Amino acid sequence: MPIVLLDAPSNLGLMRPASDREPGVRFAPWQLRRLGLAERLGALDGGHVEPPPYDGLRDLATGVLHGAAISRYALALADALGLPLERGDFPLVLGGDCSIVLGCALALRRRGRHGLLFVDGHRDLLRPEATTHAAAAGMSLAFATGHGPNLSTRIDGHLPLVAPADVLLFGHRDADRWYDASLLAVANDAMRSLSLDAARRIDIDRAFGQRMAAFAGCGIDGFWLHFDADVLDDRVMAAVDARQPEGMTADEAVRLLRAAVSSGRCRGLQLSNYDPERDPGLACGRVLVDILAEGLDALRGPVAAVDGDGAPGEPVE
Ligand SMILES: [Mn+2]
Repeated sequence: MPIVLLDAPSNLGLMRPASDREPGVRFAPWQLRRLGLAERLGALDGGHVEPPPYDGLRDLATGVLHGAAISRYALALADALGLPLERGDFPLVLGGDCSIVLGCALALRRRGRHGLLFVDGHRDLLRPEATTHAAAAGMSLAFATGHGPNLSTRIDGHLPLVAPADVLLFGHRDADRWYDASLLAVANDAMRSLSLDAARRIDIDRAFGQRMAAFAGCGIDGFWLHFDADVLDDRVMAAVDARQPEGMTADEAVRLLRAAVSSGRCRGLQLSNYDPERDPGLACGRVLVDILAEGLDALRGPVAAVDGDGAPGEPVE
């Protein structure tokens, strides 16, 4: 299955890091490609979807920073994902901030019932009226599951883009107090959810594997994998907007990607929130390239695998 890189350098969902600057996540696709991501993955080039300009203004209709522009961008990104998805390729969308999940979810929503594996240090279930910054990145899962202003949730006539029951939240280590009680109830009751702590109390691979199997078999046609760089441990991934202590190791992330891909249901992946401007030595960028290259290695191919008996195996599709 060919991997196709598609650049989605939208920073519209984050607030300014300083009054005279835009969020640096817009440089992530360029930096990851410079670090050899395409070569490491054997990936094809799927091009670039240019976001609307960053004006730093809160949209009156939605109360969300760049609210209308983010919905417009979701349409453009979903359109651009049409060709690789129809061809059966595996799109790897390089964000950008987490609000790009709306375009990815829309692309799959147009093609049937799809789930969302939401791997993120945060649950991204904020409400615009409950924050002062009104930045959509922290609301991305709320919007994708139909919670929020109409313009942000009903995109191209689809509401919700993903049913809450078709979401598997994994790896979060954020505090309940950030979220509205009603949205927490959606996360706790309607969504499948496994926090990093809960997974580690059992055994992270076994706990995730069980949830993954139940999720992949719940009646969905496939799922999108949302991977926020901030799910990773702060000691290896400081180049993100909303840092938190601790997090997943690079090895755990590789095993997670492998488990998701080997389910046979993962239709594509988005990497969000890597900010090269917070990564002066590029160590964080290199970690991400390594994780993606190792985690998606089963998609590379065809390669002549060798099984335990030393006999040639089947090419990996
Ligand atoms: Mn996020």
